[in-house]
Order: sequence, then structure tokens, then C-alpha cells
Amino acid sequence: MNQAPETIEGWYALHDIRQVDWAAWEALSPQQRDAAVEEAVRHLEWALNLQDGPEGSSALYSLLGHKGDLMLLHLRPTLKELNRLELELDRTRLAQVSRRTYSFVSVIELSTYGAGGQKVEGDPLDNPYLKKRLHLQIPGTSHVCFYPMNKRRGERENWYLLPPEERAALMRDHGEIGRRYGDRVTQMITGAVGLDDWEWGVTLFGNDPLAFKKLVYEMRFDEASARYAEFGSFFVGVRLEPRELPGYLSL
Ligand code: 76R
Repeated sequence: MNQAPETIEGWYALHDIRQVDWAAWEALSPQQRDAAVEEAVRHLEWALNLQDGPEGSSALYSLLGHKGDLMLLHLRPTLKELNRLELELDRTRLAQVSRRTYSFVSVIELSTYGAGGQKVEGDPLDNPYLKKRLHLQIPGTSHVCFYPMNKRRGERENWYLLPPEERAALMRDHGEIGRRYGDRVTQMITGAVGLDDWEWGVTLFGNDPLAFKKLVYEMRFDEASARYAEFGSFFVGVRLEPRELPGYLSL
């Protein structure tokens, strides 16, 4: 049997995407809208300032396009904490005039391909480099790009039937391209096998959205993606602070 690569897991991640029903929003009275805005800001500040628990990181983004208006990204040590965050949001008036158009449940994942397939000895959280990635503090960059992906399991091309050395070589080339964008893009790979409908979530953070385009385009030509990657929908957004929400909702 082919051996699965060892993976190291960090915080759980929830990508929570909501679309505001603007007609329902406009149908509220000005007092109801004010109360809804105040409540939403309070909820977001509670979540983003980590008042729900001791550890994690959260951010809010305004999305472009038809797939959603707002994306909340939460990283927490347990699924229970993520569940509470979504339920608390569901109870707000803003959520009652919104629809959830997409969500993705996954967990920050480091595979050991980067370490040449070597086993990571001891507690990975004792290693400052690994800890920083497993317990990622979401960077304060102005843009985000998120998409789910699979590695192909077709009749002709099947990632999961490749020998480990071949996968490691492909991931080395992949990492090499990625590292060239390291100064412009922070990447977070989250594993979703057994948790959601795709195998991974790719979340990219940066100040220049063109860097996302160039990075993803360049990777399309790299064998690991060219031959084996399958992609879901792409979501792109700009960072929004909770205090900007009243302006956002009254545009
Ligand atoms: O973790 C590391 O830095 C080691 C090298 C590395 C691994 C193991 C790495 C580096 N990635 C790894 C794993 Mn990646 N990554 C993607 C995408 O759009 C596409 O074509 C693919 C989507 C992007 C844009 C990207 C960016 N990577 C993975 C895995 C798990 C595979 C497995 O286990 O089989 C996936 C699905 C995936 C996909 N990758 C990097 C980047 C970038 C920017 C880097 C450099 C990171 C850095 O220098 O900090």
C-alpha cells in the first residue's frame, strides 16, 4: 500500500461567507437598522478581539462578485469554538437578513514534504517556525484570496497512486515557485479531508491582488498543479474592520 505523508495539524479554520439580502435590509426601519448595525459590530469585535476564548485569530473581508458579500475567517483550537462563533452570528439581526452562500471547514495543515519527508520529532509547537504556521496570526494585509482544491484521483492521473519520492519531488518544485512569492503572499494551507467537500483550502493573504493572480497562474504550469490540481470557486476580498461596517451597510 502507498504510504500517506505525515501531516501536522494546527488550528481549525472556518471560512464563513454571507450574502446580505439588501431588499430585506432596506425594508427594516431606520431604528431596526441602527440596532442591527450596532449588534453586528459588537459581535464582530467580540470575535475578532478573541473574547470568545484564549487562542486563535479572526478577520473580516468584503468580497467582490456574486458569491457573497462578507467573509469571516476564524482560526480556533477546536471545532466547538468555531461552531459557537457561527451560531452567535446566526442569532444577530444582520444574519437574519443574510444568507450563507458558502462555508468551508478545515484545519491548518503542514505536510512534511518540505522537510524532505523526514519525521518531525517532538512537539511541533516547540519549533517557533512551525508554531507560527500552525497557529497562524492572520496577517493584517488588505486582500485575501480563498479557494478549495483537490489533487486528481483520475484513471490516468492519480496523485494518490504516485510513489512518495515522486510526490516529494513535485512538492519541492511547487514550494520553490511559492517561495519566490514569499515576500508578497502569505499562504495558509488547510486540510479538509473528512471535514468538507474538498481536500484542501488555499487561503492567500497579501496587499497586491495581482500577486495572487501571478502566483496562481505560474503554479498552473507547474506539474503538481498542471497535472494533478482541481479547483473549486475562487473568492477574493478586501479587509474590512468591524468599525467600518456601519459605513459599509449604509452605502
Ligand atoms: O510548507 C512549506 O512552505 C513547504 C513547501 C510547501 C508545501 C509542502 C508549499 C509552499 N506548499 C505546500 C503544500 Mn503550497 N500552495 C498551494 C496553492 O493554485 C494552485 O495551483 C495550488 C494552490 C498555492 C497558490 C500554494 C502556494 N500547497 C501544499 C498543498 C498540500 C499538498 C499535499 O500535501 O499533497 C497544497 C494543496 C498546496 C497548494 N505553497 C508554498 C504556496 C506558496 C506561496 C508556498 C511558499 C510558502 C512560503 O514560502 O512561505
